[in-house]
Amino acid sequence: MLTLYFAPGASSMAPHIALHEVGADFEARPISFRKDENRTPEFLALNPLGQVPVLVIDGRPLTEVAGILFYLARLFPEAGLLPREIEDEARVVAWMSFIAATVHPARRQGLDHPRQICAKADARLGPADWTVGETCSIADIHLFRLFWRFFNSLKPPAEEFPNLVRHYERMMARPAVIRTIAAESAVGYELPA
Ligand SMILES: N[C@@H](CCC(=O)N[C@@H](CS)C(=O)NCC(=O)O)C(=O)O
Repeated sequence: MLTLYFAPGASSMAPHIALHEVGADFEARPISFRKDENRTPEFLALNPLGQVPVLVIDGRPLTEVAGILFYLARLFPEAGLLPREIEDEARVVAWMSFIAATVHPARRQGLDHPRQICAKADARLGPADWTVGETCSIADIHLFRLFWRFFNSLKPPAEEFPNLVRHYERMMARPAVIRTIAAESAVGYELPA
Protein backbone atom coordinates (compact mmCIF):
# COMPACT_ATOMS: atom_id res chain seq x y z
CA MET A 1 0.00 0.00 0.00
CA LEU A 2 1.43 3.38 -1.05
CA THR A 3 0.26 6.64 0.55
CA LEU A 4 1.62 10.01 -0.60
CA TYR A 5 1.41 12.96 1.76
CA PHE A 6 1.46 16.08 -0.39
CA ALA A 7 0.83 19.81 -0.28
CA PRO A 8 -0.58 21.12 -3.57
CA GLY A 9 2.18 22.63 -5.72
CA ALA A 10 4.95 21.80 -3.23
CA SER A 11 7.91 19.49 -3.86
CA SER A 12 5.57 16.57 -3.36
CA MET A 13 4.20 17.32 -6.81
CA ALA A 14 7.21 15.46 -8.30
CA PRO A 15 6.46 12.10 -6.66
CA HIS A 16 2.75 12.72 -7.32
CA ILE A 17 3.54 12.98 -11.05
CA ALA A 18 5.75 9.89 -10.85
CA LEU A 19 2.98 7.86 -9.19
CA HIS A 20 0.72 8.71 -12.13
CA GLU A 21 3.52 8.05 -14.65
CA VAL A 22 4.11 4.54 -13.34
CA GLY A 23 0.40 3.80 -12.97
CA ALA A 24 0.68 2.93 -9.27
CA ASP A 25 -2.29 2.28 -7.08
CA PHE A 26 -1.91 4.88 -4.31
CA GLU A 27 -3.72 7.05 -1.83
CA ALA A 28 -3.00 10.80 -1.94
CA ARG A 29 -3.36 12.62 1.40
CA PRO A 30 -3.27 16.42 1.27
CA ILE A 31 -1.47 18.36 3.99
CA SER A 32 -2.34 22.01 4.65
CA PHE A 33 0.62 24.22 5.56
CA ARG A 34 -1.82 27.00 6.47
CA LYS A 35 -3.41 24.73 9.09
CA ASP A 36 0.05 23.55 10.26
CA GLU A 37 -0.88 19.98 9.43
CA ASN A 38 2.82 19.34 8.79
CA ARG A 39 3.50 20.14 12.48
CA THR A 40 1.13 17.62 14.07
CA PRO A 41 2.69 14.82 16.14
CA GLU A 42 1.29 12.29 13.65
CA PHE A 43 2.97 13.97 10.69
CA LEU A 44 6.24 14.64 12.56
CA ALA A 45 6.36 10.91 13.35
CA LEU A 46 6.47 10.33 9.59
CA ASN A 47 8.96 13.12 8.85
CA PRO A 48 10.58 14.92 11.82
CA LEU A 49 11.45 17.79 9.43
CA GLY A 50 7.76 18.51 8.96
CA GLN A 51 8.19 18.46 5.19
CA VAL A 52 6.41 16.91 2.25
CA PRO A 53 6.76 14.67 0.38
CA VAL A 54 6.37 11.55 2.46
CA LEU A 55 5.58 8.27 0.77
CA VAL A 56 4.38 5.65 3.23
CA ILE A 57 5.16 2.16 1.96
CA ASP A 58 3.20 -0.48 3.87
CA GLY A 59 3.49 1.68 7.00
CA ARG A 60 7.14 2.70 6.49
CA PRO A 61 7.77 6.39 5.67
CA LEU A 62 10.17 7.35 2.90
CA THR A 63 11.11 11.04 2.58
CA GLU A 64 13.00 13.27 0.11
CA VAL A 65 11.88 13.80 -3.46
CA ALA A 66 14.94 12.12 -4.98
CA GLY A 67 14.63 9.04 -2.76
CA ILE A 68 10.94 8.61 -3.50
CA LEU A 69 11.43 9.12 -7.24
CA PHE A 70 14.24 6.56 -7.25
CA TYR A 71 12.08 4.07 -5.33
CA LEU A 72 9.14 4.43 -7.73
CA ALA A 73 11.36 4.17 -10.82
CA ARG A 74 12.92 0.95 -9.48
CA LEU A 75 9.60 -0.49 -8.29
CA PHE A 76 8.03 0.04 -11.72
CA PRO A 77 10.93 -0.53 -14.15
CA GLU A 78 8.53 -1.03 -17.07
CA ALA A 79 7.65 2.69 -16.85
CA GLY A 80 11.19 3.46 -18.08
CA LEU A 81 11.82 6.37 -15.70
CA LEU A 82 15.39 5.28 -14.91
CA PRO A 83 17.91 4.29 -17.58
CA ARG A 84 19.25 0.76 -17.26
CA GLU A 85 22.78 1.63 -18.40
CA ILE A 86 24.91 2.45 -15.35
CA GLU A 87 26.49 5.68 -16.59
CA ASP A 88 23.12 7.11 -17.62
CA GLU A 89 21.62 6.03 -14.29
CA ALA A 90 24.42 7.90 -12.52
CA ARG A 91 23.70 10.96 -14.68
CA VAL A 92 20.08 10.88 -13.51
CA VAL A 93 21.28 10.77 -9.89
CA ALA A 94 23.70 13.62 -10.64
CA TRP A 95 20.86 15.77 -12.04
CA MET A 96 18.67 15.04 -9.02
CA SER A 97 21.52 15.89 -6.64
CA PHE A 98 22.04 19.20 -8.47
CA ILE A 99 18.29 19.94 -8.35
CA ALA A 100 17.89 19.05 -4.64
CA ALA A 101 21.10 20.69 -3.41
CA THR A 102 21.37 23.74 -5.67
CA VAL A 103 18.17 24.54 -7.57
CA HIS A 104 15.62 23.95 -4.80
CA PRO A 105 17.34 26.01 -2.04
CA ALA A 106 17.91 28.89 -4.49
CA ARG A 107 14.21 29.75 -4.38
CA ARG A 108 14.57 31.05 -0.86
CA GLN A 109 17.54 33.30 -1.71
CA GLY A 110 16.06 36.45 -3.19
CA LEU A 111 15.30 37.04 -6.86
CA ASP A 112 18.70 37.24 -8.54
CA HIS A 113 20.14 34.03 -7.15
CA PRO A 114 17.34 31.73 -8.40
CA ARG A 115 17.65 33.39 -11.81
CA GLN A 116 21.38 32.65 -11.90
CA ILE A 117 20.81 29.04 -10.88
CA CYS A 118 18.04 28.60 -13.45
CA ALA A 119 20.45 29.97 -16.08
CA LYS A 120 22.92 27.25 -15.05
CA ALA A 121 20.20 24.58 -15.24
CA ASP A 122 19.16 25.94 -18.66
CA ALA A 123 22.74 25.69 -19.93
CA ARG A 124 23.15 22.21 -18.43
CA LEU A 125 20.01 20.99 -20.22
CA GLY A 126 21.04 22.67 -23.48
CA PRO A 127 19.10 21.79 -26.64
CA ALA A 128 18.31 18.23 -25.47
CA ASP A 129 14.69 17.14 -25.10
CA TRP A 130 15.40 15.35 -21.82
CA THR A 131 17.99 15.66 -19.06
CA VAL A 132 19.51 12.22 -19.78
CA GLY A 133 19.12 10.12 -22.93
CA GLU A 134 16.17 10.08 -25.25
CA THR A 135 13.25 9.63 -22.84
CA CYS A 136 11.68 11.22 -19.79
CA SER A 137 13.27 10.11 -16.52
CA ILE A 138 12.77 10.89 -12.85
CA ALA A 139 15.35 13.69 -13.24
CA ASP A 140 12.99 15.39 -15.74
CA ILE A 141 10.11 15.14 -13.29
CA HIS A 142 12.25 16.62 -10.52
CA LEU A 143 13.52 19.44 -12.76
CA PHE A 144 10.04 20.17 -14.06
CA ARG A 145 8.49 20.65 -10.62
CA LEU A 146 11.18 23.15 -9.57
CA PHE A 147 10.95 25.13 -12.78
CA TRP A 148 7.13 24.95 -12.72
CA ARG A 149 7.24 26.69 -9.34
CA PHE A 150 9.83 29.24 -10.44
CA PHE A 151 8.10 29.96 -13.76
CA ASN A 152 4.66 30.45 -12.21
CA SER A 153 5.73 32.48 -9.20
CA LEU A 154 8.50 34.71 -10.60
CA LYS A 155 7.16 34.80 -14.18
CA PRO A 156 10.46 35.31 -16.04
CA PRO A 157 10.25 36.11 -19.76
CA ALA A 158 10.20 32.82 -21.70
CA GLU A 159 13.27 33.80 -23.72
CA GLU A 160 15.38 34.04 -20.55
CA PHE A 161 15.39 30.24 -20.14
CA PRO A 162 14.65 28.84 -23.62
CA ASN A 163 15.73 25.27 -22.85
CA LEU A 164 13.88 25.05 -19.55
CA VAL A 165 10.75 26.52 -21.12
CA ARG A 166 10.84 23.94 -23.96
CA HIS A 167 11.26 21.20 -21.35
CA TYR A 168 8.43 22.70 -19.24
CA GLU A 169 6.08 22.67 -22.24
CA ARG A 170 7.03 19.09 -23.12
CA MET A 171 6.32 18.01 -19.52
CA MET A 172 3.05 19.98 -19.32
CA ALA A 173 1.71 17.87 -22.21
CA ARG A 174 2.22 14.57 -20.36
CA PRO A 175 -0.98 12.94 -19.10
CA ALA A 176 0.60 12.26 -15.67
CA VAL A 177 1.40 15.96 -15.26
CA ILE A 178 -2.09 17.01 -16.41
CA ARG A 179 -3.69 14.58 -13.92
CA THR A 180 -1.46 15.72 -11.06
CA ILE A 181 -2.09 19.42 -11.66
CA ALA A 182 -5.84 18.78 -11.90
CA ALA A 183 -5.82 16.81 -8.62
CA GLU A 184 -3.65 19.31 -6.74
CA SER A 185 -5.38 22.45 -7.97
CA ALA A 186 -8.73 20.89 -7.00
CA VAL A 187 -7.44 20.68 -3.40
CA GLY A 188 -6.20 24.28 -3.67
CA TYR A 189 -2.74 25.86 -3.65
CA GLU A 190 -1.52 27.50 -0.42
CA LEU A 191 1.98 28.37 -1.55
CA PRO A 192 3.71 31.67 -0.76
CA ALA A 193 4.07 33.98 -3.80
N1 LIG B 1 14.94 18.12 0.65
C1 LIG B 1 13.50 17.91 0.68
C2 LIG B 1 12.84 19.26 0.65
C3 LIG B 1 11.35 19.15 0.87
C4 LIG B 1 10.73 20.53 1.11
O1 LIG B 1 11.41 21.57 1.07
N2 LIG B 1 9.41 20.53 1.32
C5 LIG B 1 8.72 21.78 1.59
C6 LIG B 1 7.67 22.07 0.52
S1 LIG B 1 8.40 22.39 -1.06
C7 LIG B 1 7.98 21.67 2.90
O2 LIG B 1 7.39 20.66 3.21
N3 LIG B 1 8.01 22.76 3.67
C8 LIG B 1 7.31 22.85 4.90
C9 LIG B 1 8.22 23.24 6.02
O3 LIG B 1 9.46 23.12 5.87
O4 LIG B 1 7.70 23.68 7.04
C10 LIG B 1 13.08 17.05 -0.50
O5 LIG B 1 13.73 17.08 -1.55
O6 LIG B 1 12.07 16.33 -0.37
